[in-house]
Amino acid sequence: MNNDFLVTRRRAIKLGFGMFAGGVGAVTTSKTIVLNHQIQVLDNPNRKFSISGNFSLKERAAAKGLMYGAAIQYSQLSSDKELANIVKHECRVLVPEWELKWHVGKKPLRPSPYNFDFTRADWMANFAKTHGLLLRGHTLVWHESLPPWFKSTVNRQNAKQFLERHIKTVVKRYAGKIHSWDVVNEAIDTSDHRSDGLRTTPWLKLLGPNYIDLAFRLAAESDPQALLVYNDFGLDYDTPQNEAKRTAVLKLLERLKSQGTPIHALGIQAHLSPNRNFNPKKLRQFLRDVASLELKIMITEMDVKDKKLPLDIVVRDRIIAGLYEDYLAAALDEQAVIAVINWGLSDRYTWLSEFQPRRDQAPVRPLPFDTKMQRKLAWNAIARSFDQAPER
Ligand code: 9MR
Repeated sequence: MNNDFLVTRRRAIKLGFGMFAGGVGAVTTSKTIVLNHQIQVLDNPNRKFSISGNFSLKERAAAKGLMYGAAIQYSQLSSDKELANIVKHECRVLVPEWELKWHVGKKPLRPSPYNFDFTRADWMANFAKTHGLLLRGHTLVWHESLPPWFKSTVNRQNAKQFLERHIKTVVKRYAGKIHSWDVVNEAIDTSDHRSDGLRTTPWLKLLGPNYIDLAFRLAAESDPQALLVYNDFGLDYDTPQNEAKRTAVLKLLERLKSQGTPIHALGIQAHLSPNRNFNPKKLRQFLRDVASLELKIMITEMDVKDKKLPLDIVVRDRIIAGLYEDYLAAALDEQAVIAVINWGLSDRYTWLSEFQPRRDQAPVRPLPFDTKMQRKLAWNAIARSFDQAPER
């Protein structure tokens, strides 16, 4: 409880917590509402998010040697002109949110054990090429979004063959057209209590811990130019869980580097929550440690959850923007950070609407553009972070 502030009911109501609208971050008693310390600090009405100049995010990022981009789904990009326009205007990098995973949605990449359906992935690659965007591949090896046929088809005898065929086929197809690949995604889970910190995934069970090295080697062989990335979440906060995860990820990266695995960068997802304890020093130190392994760093899936924030949009948006700016100020201080990617671009389309809806059912607001495709304070916060970042 030492992280929490007690505030009066009047202040709480001013913040937009109705009797029933209080998020999980607020605990209601008869006289007081307990607000999380982080939220209290971020909710500063005097904080200014002013920007100068009329530049897009990609231009501001590029001025510092950085790349800005977003993850978008085919169905959204191909049907929504307003979205396509802001993607073209603001982004240097495009990440297909679904289309390069093994199986998501109705037209998956791997409809059967023997087939690939590149229709949607090709469309995304073509969009990127046509509009001068760099393409990022997400993701070759993950324990989620595996096809329904996977469990009954892939076994210890043929797993290596399946992994090899998948990586070679997909990576070769986009070789020379792709900036970077998330080769392995989310392979660490310290709550699985293995001494190497590895998550007990189907790939680990089928191939043992060396599946990670194997995947990187296959990717490097198939596209020697692409930047090969290990991507993970839960690395951002000053909590025992995040600390353990940072340590385990660092150990994995050290292991991979020392055995000569062709890995080039760490992807930090940065799905942020304003109610968690953020300590810029801890993040900076972690980024330094990663950089000292001669790895680049990409912020790969940034958004800010507002599930536990007050209902009032003015308050919510400034808390979200505050966290964007605080986090990016710390991250961009590290010269090894080369890119900032949002997981979505507009609140019109975000995984959080489905995965982390608000209790009061108000639409969530985690991204730099609102549902009307207007820039929000979060946009200003990202722009300011780029403007203030040291050049690299
Ligand atoms: O945003 C993605 C959502 O639409 C998909 O249903 C889900 C499963 O494929 O994946 C989400 O994206 C995840 C990403 O691939 C890896 N990091 C966490 C992201 C949010 O869950």
